[in-house]
Amino acid sequence: MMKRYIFGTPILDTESVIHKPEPQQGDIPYFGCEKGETGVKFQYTMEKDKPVYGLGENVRGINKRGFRYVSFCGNSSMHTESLERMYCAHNFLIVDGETRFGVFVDSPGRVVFDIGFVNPDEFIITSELTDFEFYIIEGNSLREIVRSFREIIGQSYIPPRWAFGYQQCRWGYESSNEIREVVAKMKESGIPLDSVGLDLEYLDNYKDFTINPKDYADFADLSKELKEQGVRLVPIIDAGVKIEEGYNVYEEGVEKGYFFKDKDGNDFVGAVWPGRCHFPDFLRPEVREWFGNHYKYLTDMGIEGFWNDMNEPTLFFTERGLKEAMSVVDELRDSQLDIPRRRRLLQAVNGMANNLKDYQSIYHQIDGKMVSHDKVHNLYGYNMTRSAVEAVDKILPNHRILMTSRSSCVGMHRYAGTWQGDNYAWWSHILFNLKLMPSLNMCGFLYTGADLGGFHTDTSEDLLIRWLQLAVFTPLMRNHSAFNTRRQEPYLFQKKDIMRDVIRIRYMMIPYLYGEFVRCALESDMLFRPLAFDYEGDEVAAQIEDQMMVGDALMIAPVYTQNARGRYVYLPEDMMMVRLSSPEHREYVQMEKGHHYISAELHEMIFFLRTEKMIPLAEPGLNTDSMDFDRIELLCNVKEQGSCTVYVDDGFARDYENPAYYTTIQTVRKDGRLSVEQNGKKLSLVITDCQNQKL
Ligand code: MIG
Repeated sequence: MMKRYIFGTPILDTESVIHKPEPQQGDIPYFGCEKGETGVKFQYTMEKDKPVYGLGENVRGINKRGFRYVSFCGNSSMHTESLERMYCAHNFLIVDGETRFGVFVDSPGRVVFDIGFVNPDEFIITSELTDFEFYIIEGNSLREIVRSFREIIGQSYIPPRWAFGYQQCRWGYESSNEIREVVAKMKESGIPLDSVGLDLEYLDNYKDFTINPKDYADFADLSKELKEQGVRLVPIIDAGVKIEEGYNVYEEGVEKGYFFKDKDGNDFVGAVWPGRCHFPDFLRPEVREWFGNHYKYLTDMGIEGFWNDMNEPTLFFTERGLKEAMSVVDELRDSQLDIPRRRRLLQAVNGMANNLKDYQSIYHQIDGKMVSHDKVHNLYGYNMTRSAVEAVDKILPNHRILMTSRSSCVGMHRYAGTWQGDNYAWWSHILFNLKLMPSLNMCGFLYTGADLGGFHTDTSEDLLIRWLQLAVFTPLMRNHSAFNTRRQEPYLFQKKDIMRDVIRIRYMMIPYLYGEFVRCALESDMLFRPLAFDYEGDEVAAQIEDQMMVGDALMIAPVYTQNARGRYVYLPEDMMMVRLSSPEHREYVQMEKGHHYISAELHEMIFFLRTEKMIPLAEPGLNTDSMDFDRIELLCNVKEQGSCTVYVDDGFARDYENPAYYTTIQTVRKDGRLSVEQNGKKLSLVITDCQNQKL
């Protein structure tokens, strides 16, 4: 079922896979394989029209066929279809067809996946490194292949329950008083809120593990005060460490030799937000321990969540690039800037950032050897985040924390979630957000979501509302935007009541989402599944990329088109449509398998409950701390009988399998009425029988 092949002698164990089967000898099944000077090439002829799924965070659709994708963690601030790569390297795919198998390229270097791009039927994988591991995963269904893969890469990160609450963030909250104001206005408007993200402003001149002494001087008080109101602060941490005499992190790192080096063995210099920086060599365990322990500075002030940014790592410029660009500038200064010269100028300046030449000139110390960064590039963000989690888990042993990272590769899913980077206030990015969910889930990244409302460019009210309606279901539900855009806190809009009700719907759904999340993590399942994964053999379902199964009981079909007042939906089986404009205003319509046009005004959202399924709901509060998760409304679409499991822990516990957290509920229809039996932890239950609701 699972075959592992080792090519050459890998530089290191990526620790993407932690339960490794014995390696195989001999030829790889399915693929032709060619070893060359510039890497190893695998070739497979795909069956006509059959889909290929996977690649985690990358561009385009759920079915990846028809394009070329690259795994080399990048930082492009414009997510277009042509991009080829994003911030992550998630090298797992499933090739579907009569012959069906999964493939995972366990390489820390650059890998290219040409999936019917150059030649429509050819699937060609090129690994730039000749030393790496390669897996073939077989199974009877798409879901089984995913499960087998997930079992070898280990259990997905589970955040605390409060991380399922709504998060407000913005690059540009200038002071602690501005944070207080945001929290107060959310409360005044009755909009639930569990956390506020802190971007670069809280730092003293962009230095990690410092506090802006002027505008955030009362940081510790702020943190305490807000937590008493059920709101947690989530500060950002960047990968680059500012070069500055007297700055403890810089001085320790230099003294201990913990930063990655240039070819001469000097600490490598690259610029990010603070200007010139050094970068921790996160591939070394002692460096991870050292950097991770610095998070204590913030946990000591009550912080329980972080987001790790710029860890591809992003390099704005290096001395080399700067010199080169400046010399081009000098050379062209007085010239007639005709098109070729203008192009050279722009290339020299724009090419300063994230330049391959620079990545090739960085050296890591691995088992006493110097290894150039480009060969292990994809492991950097992963190990930065691992550094944080390993340390914080020791500092706060009884606490799950919120941790997300922008860059990652497979393996980091055990430590943290991801946010999907710098998107735009574009309708197409709502759909892209949806499409990323199942691909990321395949690779173990369950806790993920996009910047709601769009990071770049001005959002609009209707776009934010529709995006929030999708995000009711994404585990990470965070509104975030860049400093130079229109503010997008929900209370600023005319239709803030709609936004409030959408967010309240999310809070109502938390028992279902959180319970299903924990189940999917423990059972190596996907929370978000394309219809093809549940309705194999249904040719229509196989084509659909804008509807999704969420957990065991639901299908979602978000509206993501400007001015739309509804949408077409395909039902792969009979389902109950739930149309709601608030937790209290719901409508249930029994619908048959097939195609339907379903109206959904801006203030309405829809989801579908499968037949013989039930979902647990809670009464929404202003934050998760203040909610009673032992009081459950069970929304039942049961004709004869159904069963479900409700998971209720304290929101922090790590003993997920403890029976004390589980209630199994059986419902049976007798004489038209539902009878209910609970086993396990006793919950106070209210039954909503949507089969018997009068419209
Ligand atoms: O170069 O910290 O993706 O969420 O607001 C931009 C500023 C750096 C990128 C992150 C974004 C964050 C921003 N950061």
